[in-house]
Amino acid sequence: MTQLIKIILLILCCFSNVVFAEDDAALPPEDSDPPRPWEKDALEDLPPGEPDNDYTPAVVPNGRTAEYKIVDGYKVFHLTAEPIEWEIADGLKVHTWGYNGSSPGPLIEVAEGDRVRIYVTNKLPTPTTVHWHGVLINCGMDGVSGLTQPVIPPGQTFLYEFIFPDSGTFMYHPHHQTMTQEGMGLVGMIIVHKREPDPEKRPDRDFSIMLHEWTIDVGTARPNPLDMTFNILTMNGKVMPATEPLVAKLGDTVWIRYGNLSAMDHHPIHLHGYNFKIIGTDGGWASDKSVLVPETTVLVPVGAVKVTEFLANNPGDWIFHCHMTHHIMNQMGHQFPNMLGMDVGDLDEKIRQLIPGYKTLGTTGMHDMTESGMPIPPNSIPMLGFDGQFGKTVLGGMANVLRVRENIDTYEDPGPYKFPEGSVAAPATEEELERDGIKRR
Ligand SMILES: [Cu+2]
Repeated sequence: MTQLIKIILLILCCFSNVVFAEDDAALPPEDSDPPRPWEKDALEDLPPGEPDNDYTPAVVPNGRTAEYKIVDGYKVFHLTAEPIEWEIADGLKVHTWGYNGSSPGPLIEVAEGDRVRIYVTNKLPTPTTVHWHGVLINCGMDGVSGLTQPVIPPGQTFLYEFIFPDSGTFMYHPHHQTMTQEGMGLVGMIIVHKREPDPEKRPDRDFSIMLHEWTIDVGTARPNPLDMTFNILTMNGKVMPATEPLVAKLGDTVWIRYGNLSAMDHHPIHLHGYNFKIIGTDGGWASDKSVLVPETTVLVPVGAVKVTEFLANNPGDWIFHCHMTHHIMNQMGHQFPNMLGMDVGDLDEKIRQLIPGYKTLGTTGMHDMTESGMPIPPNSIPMLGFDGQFGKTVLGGMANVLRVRENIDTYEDPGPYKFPEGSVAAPATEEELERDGIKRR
């Protein structure tokens, strides 16, 4: 009899613990002062936010948004950390790690006040966790191995359950062996939209871009997180020319949200043709946009998000890129002798007798390397550059193009900009030189 009572008590205890645990995750303690960040949303119990009705979904160039289902008022997501094959550009595939088949992982897109259950399955050969960078949640969901939770062993699935209390832009990444796991590509963006029923008050175009950096030695397929030379600099896991252009209509209000989970480098991203305002970070939003200083370059520090806003009032093909010049090159070698300005005379001809097709490179900069025709190791993209309507360039890496167009019906890539006649820089004519008193040297 005593045994039976013990068993019944044990079952009751287990049951009440489960119920208590669920309540505890959703509700703050009574009389919490100051209120917990998620208290208002926990008490309000909003229905799950709906795309289009509550917010305009963001656009992820070269990427995608995470799928979810709704169960008992919760948005249920499933992330799988796993080995992947990832194409950084045509000619370079890497064997690395990602979430749900990609690096960065899919954008987690929700509305403020949404309750989520995020299942994380670990298919890596090593333990992991997931940290929800910038999201104000209770400490037990913070994803720091050892400090706030045990690791997720290979083969296991953990559940993270919390409320997204504030609209904003955040990120997710492992907080276990972070240097290795982020370096291998386990990174992702989170957008929590404000619930705004009036589409007029939302941005017309809302882009999400994750900045990242890798060391991938020429001819190899495995990123090396231990190395800090970083010869591959990506936007949403791609280098220019593989980055998918951003398209906006003339008159659109455009947001570009940049997150940076590079290992070591802050990236100053410069947009041509526009000035913009930095209206938000992973900490929140500017309370009064009118007092913000207009910028043309936004510095996105490691472990931070910057949200930029501008009015698309200047049609054209506008490049935006990291302004660290080594970050807009693809797989540039760093151990070459400096050949700039060197006159090699008939050296090439002599060496060609020994090595057919030989050409000394680098005497005039890097451009000649794009057209040298010299064989390169398989699976490598040294000097792969952008091929535009006016020619080939060495511009690659952390760069992309914003295409702003008049009279477009869709946001499909409209192709290269058709410049109005006479509006492109061109060789000066004799009449022009004479008109302005310029002497040819
Ligand atoms: Cu950079």
